[in-house]
Amino acid sequence: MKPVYVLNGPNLNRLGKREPHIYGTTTLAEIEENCRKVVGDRPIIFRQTNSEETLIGLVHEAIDEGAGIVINPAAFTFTSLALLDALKMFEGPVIELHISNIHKREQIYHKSYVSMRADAVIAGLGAYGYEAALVALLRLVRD
Ligand code: CA2
Repeated sequence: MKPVYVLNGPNLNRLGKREPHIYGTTTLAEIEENCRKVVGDRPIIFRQTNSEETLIGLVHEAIDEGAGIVINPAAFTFTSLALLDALKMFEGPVIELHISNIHKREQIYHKSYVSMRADAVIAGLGAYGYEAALVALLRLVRD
């Protein structure tokens, strides 16, 4: 069974420690634990990186080995055509995930490049968004 990939971009390793009014108090380690419970027997690769190069490398790995991708690209959402190009090479389902509702925030957070490839976008459900995204992804990879 191919793994699902859960990829996290810059600064998300600091979750739970800063700006709890926007991002909540759940840490990324706790989110990973919850994601592992959701997928059951399906293998899961859960990663966070502050580097655009590494994030793109992980998408390439998913292109070769992954069944589906949940990605919270953080700030690269709004800046990285290279990330968009890499995601376009992936043939399985891609779900873009944001903890906060980016559309409720300042205008700089409104235009997502990644949305031009994503099959679905989840934003504003807090840390639970990861679980919701994985439930949906598992359904998409089974179909
Ligand atoms: O809501 C999300 O998940 C975001 O992708 C988070 C990004 C932000 O640039 C997007 O607009 C929305 C920023 C992540 C910053 O990480 C922090 C982690 C802990 C505390 C504060 C910021």
